[in-house]
Amino acid sequence: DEKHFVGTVSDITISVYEGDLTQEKVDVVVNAANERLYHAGGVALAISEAGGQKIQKESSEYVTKHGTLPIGQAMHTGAGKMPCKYVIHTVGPKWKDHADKETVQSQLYEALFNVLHYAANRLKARSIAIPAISAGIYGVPVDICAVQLVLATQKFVQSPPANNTLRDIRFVNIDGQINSAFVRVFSGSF
Ligand code: AR6
Repeated sequence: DEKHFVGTVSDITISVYEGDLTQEKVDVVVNAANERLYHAGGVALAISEAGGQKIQKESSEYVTKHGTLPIGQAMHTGAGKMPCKYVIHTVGPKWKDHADKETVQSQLYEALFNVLHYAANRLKARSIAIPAISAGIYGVPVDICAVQLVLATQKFVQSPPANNTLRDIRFVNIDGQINSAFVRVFSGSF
């Protein structure tokens, strides 16, 4: 099965491939966080360990000052020792928390949509690397996850913000099976 996807829509490249997010040389790496920004498992732990203490420290300071980060919203910290410049933390929905699966889907869509606008508007980022938000510990089936990330990306590239800086949107999955599912869904969408 196919391991790589690249597509371009109006000067913005969208790519999907297998890799470790913490090694990406991009302006922004996205973290699939929890509402308390307590990075103890999954990609959050990998980012926290790769970046060093700075990431958890800034995250905890944010929660002390502003409270928890609601599902679908975004904030950022520095990236510490990682090669990227910033980490945007967002919170995806938990599959089990909602009998109404449309809520899960719209929250996941909103999370990525807000992340992309945050990266462009607040951080003036050119490149961003994104994990399969909610498709790990939070249990959202990978195809449902990929479809919502596609829809949010399509919406962003079709109507980007004024003076958009984002040119390079990457979906980087450490898990081969997740990556294959992403490649399949993205291939039919761009
Ligand atoms: N690079 C790329 N993808 C990765 C990496 C990596 N280094 N490590 C894991 N993944 P998860 P969630 C993939 O569980 O479902 C944390 O404890 C992984 O294979 O990290 O949103 C948070 O603090 C999966 O496909 O995020 C929250 O409590 C994807 O990243 C909770 O997990 C997302 O899996 C959030 O759960």
